[in-house]
Amino acid sequence: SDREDLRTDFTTLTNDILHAQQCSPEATGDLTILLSTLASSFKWISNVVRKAELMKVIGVTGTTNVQAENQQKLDILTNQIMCNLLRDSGKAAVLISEEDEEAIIIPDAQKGNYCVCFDPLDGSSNIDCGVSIGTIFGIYHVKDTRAPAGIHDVLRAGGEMVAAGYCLYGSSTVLVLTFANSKQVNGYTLDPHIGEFVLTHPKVKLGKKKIYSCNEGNVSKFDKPILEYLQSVKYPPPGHTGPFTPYSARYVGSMVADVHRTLLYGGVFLYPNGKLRILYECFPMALLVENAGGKASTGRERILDIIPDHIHARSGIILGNTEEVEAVEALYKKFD
Ligand code: AHM
Ligand code: MG
Repeated sequence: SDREDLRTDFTTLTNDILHAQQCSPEATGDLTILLSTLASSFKWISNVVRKAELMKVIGVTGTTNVQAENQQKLDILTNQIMCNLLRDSGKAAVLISEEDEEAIIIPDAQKGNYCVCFDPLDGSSNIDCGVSIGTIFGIYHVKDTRAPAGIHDVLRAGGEMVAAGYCLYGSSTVLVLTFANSKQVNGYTLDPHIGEFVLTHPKVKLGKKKIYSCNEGNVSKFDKPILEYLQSVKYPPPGHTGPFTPYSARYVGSMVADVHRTLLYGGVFLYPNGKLRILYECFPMALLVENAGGKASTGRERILDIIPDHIHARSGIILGNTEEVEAVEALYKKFD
């Protein structure tokens, strides 16, 4: 039928992860359940994010519980949603959240084989003004299923993750997911009426637009190579004749939104001076960008090769189109 409302040939996230499970003979179904649990938590968070402003004014009909919860800050509430659902899934062993100083080690009765590192609501400076925010996550399999789980299961190179992604709460809610071994990035848009994430961005490859994205207010703290790179995207090289088109500047200040735009449109995102956290900000985004055909680097080394020495360790990050990231790396070599 050419009537859009009668189409039934769409793919959902549920279809896709069940299919991935069927295609890998050694799969136990545990990762499928873990990912469904994450998808449920994103639906819940999306709903809370979209109602947050209204709840302050008109309240919410029904339970007093929601009212009480609303008095909490959104990042604390969303952290509780994720921790509770992941613990109860029975598939998690270790949870690392930006909101919790210590790792959460799941007790034996509910212990599974996966470790989830997440930032429940990233882009905190944008929460109160209605600008896009998101959830970021990276997943490891425990090193040894018979041994007690601990932070040693996540203090590993990002290249050892099994899957990673983010959920963007923007003009629509979009979940972008990649499996380490698939070299494929897929994006699913939440249809709030049917409550499903529907495949809308199959096999994402980085766009080719010339965009640079960084908090330029921090230039006084940037390394020389970054300064020279920023100069090169705005001004023609010395001696250049003929036309020169400077790059466009775009910076939301929510990593999820800035990376999402970089994936779809292309360009480069830079947060050079080590604010962003490795486990639940840099690693997941690095895996997504690599699997979409780009690169993610500190300027001196591949992000996914870092071995964090602390669960909240930070790194500088430059990610996006390969030629842009390599241009920055070349400048680091020149100045080192
Ligand atoms: P948060 O975890 O406190 O929200 O901080 C992380 C955010 C990222 O989403 C974003 O890329 C960066 O911080 C923006 O920082 P700045 O406001 O310094 O530009
Ligand atoms: Mg964050």
